[in-house]
Amino acid sequence: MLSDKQLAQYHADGYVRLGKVATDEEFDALRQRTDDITQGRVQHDGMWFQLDLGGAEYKLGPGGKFAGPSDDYRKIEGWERDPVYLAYTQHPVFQAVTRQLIGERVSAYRCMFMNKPPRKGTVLPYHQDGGDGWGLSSVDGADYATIWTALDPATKANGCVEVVPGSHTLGLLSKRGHVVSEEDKREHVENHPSVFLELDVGEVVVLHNFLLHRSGVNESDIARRGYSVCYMDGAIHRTADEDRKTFPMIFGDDALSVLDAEARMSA
Ligand SMILES: O=C(O)CCC(=O)C(=O)O
Repeated sequence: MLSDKQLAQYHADGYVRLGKVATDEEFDALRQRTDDITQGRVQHDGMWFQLDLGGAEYKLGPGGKFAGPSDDYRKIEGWERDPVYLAYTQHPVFQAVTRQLIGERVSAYRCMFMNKPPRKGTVLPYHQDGGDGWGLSSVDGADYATIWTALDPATKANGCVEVVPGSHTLGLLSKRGHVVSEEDKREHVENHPSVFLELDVGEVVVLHNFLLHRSGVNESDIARRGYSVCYMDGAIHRTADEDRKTFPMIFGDDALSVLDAEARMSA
């Protein structure tokens, strides 16, 4: 769990480094499974794939089903369906941290892979995670936390995440779009020192959802893959759903089970 010092940093800066939480063996299995999924050797119903279009313009392709073996997926969601990834998502360290920051019953808004392929990678402009686009029953930001793990070394050259420390205290700047407006950028980004979250393979960082963050294109020959889970209070539901559907449960009595996920794979 977070020490008092780490907790103070999270509250002051909106992010805190956790270091590595998985053993080398666990991490190799995670990277192997990443390749198995991007290359189509392992498939799970309901995962969502989006190919990278590349470029310094924020232009995204359509998302949908698996589109064939590729190292060029930009974003893939639904990793909680995979037993290796679910086990990592339910790591005891993440349980302790989310218990501190959120509570006992914790769901995941999304379990997501984000990639900047070598010499490609679409720019992701400054944004906050939340707002009407997320369509959630709670938007106060206190009951969310994103945990981001580097699957490759994340560096300034290959498009690591860049943040404006302390910007989470601004709250949600716009309830509408999640990309920060030009006006807010002038006021809250320009002339505010940013930090590039360079991470070694396996290193983990916890981000407050309202922290202003972005990532650039990949100007190197090394892929920049990351695994990002937005943990939140298990009671949060989609506002659009009449039946108040909640999200996949990660921690708590009704949490997803790795054994069930394994059984589904061998069925
Ligand atoms: O991985 C990235 O480049 C951005 C990730 C992000 O915005 C997130 O995890 O919320």
